[in-house]
Amino acid sequence: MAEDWPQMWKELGLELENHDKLMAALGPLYLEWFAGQPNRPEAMRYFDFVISEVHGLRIKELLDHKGKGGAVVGTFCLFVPEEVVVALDGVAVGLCAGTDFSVPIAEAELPRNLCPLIKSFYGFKRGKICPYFESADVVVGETTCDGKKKVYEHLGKIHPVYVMEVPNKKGPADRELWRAELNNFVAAMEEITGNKLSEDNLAAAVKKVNAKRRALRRVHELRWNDPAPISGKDALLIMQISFYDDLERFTRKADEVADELEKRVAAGEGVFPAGTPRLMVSGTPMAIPNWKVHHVVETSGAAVVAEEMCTGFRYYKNTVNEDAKTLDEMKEALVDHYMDINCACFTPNEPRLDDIEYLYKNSGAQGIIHATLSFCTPYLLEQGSVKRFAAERDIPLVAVETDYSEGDVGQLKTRVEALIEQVST
Ligand code: BJ8
Repeated sequence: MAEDWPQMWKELGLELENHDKLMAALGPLYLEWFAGQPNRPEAMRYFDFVISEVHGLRIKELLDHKGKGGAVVGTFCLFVPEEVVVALDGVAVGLCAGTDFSVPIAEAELPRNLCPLIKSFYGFKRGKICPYFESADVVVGETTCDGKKKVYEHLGKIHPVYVMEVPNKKGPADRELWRAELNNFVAAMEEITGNKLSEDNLAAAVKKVNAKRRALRRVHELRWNDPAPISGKDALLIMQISFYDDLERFTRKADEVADELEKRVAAGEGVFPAGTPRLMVSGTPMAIPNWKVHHVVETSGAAVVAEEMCTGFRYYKNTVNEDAKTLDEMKEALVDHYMDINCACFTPNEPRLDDIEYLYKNSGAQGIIHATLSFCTPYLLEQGSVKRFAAERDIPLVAVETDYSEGDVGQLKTRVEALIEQVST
């Protein structure tokens, strides 16, 4: 270790004993689940390095940024307009929320029958085990689902929190509300960063974030080839890392992966043999280090070739219009972009089915896994419409409800294997 990370963690106020236990559990899991994959693209080495330094070098970069007067803004949702944060010289980081490790710490205060993503992030803060949380000047929450909305009240007692109101519908009045919320967010971020939003800095930020979304789309769509040139697990990992790595460096590295994948496709090279059964996953986001469903699929003889989720298509589907000229036009382009995210927190949310259909048809998937985190009411309720949608089209589908524990892996595997058998006959 080149630097004294434990000293850095101590200065951040982390509970070192718990933090060490977390790192000791994650390291071997990563090696077992990722390093052992056959024929991984060479360019994945960068992402292995990022993971090896996930609580080290990247945290140092964030602290250096703060040392120069920059702000770090923590987020948990696609609705937080990262373009505004970037324009104001802030760094937006998606905070850790994908492990069972921090859940018991949250359950000491929160109800047990609550979404694991929410319990995971709250436990990270309550237990002081996430250096990203401790580096964040502010956490930007949103009024998407009831669980998150109410837990931000708890979080606000132990960390600076700013909450954006996300409408539940997509009519003219809802757009109006979101437009006002965007303006309020700009004002709050200007105060936190001490910088002023301008046409120049916003245009530059939109270009940078768009480039990231395009790079992710390239990587993810190259999986539509058979044989798939990259595993679903690695594609998911790249997606997860996109939420906290340095924006421009990440984009370069993701494009390098895409360049390599294009060569593989041209040479007919893949990570699984041609003809391997292909599945897509749709549902709640998979925050790092939640790799369970993908791991189960890809160790059961199939490949994951698309994700209709926020750690997937919902993030990179659209870019923000770069033709807007005035600041007002640019902000309107942001309103358009964010109101086009098809999250189950909206009613109705029919366009999500169009997204599923688009991905299913184009990715060459032969079946769908609808994966929902336990107690996620919005996505559990939309499961019914997704099932109907699939049944009407004779698309094989299994719906699973899961959490971050290892307890249901056997059951998950049985259901995934049954789906693989169905699509293989
Ligand atoms: S835009 S999907 S990231 S709200 S926390 S809704 S799993 S009960 S994360 Fe989400 Fe934004 Fe929508 Fe995407 Fe369910 Fe859990 Fe709520 Fe969750």
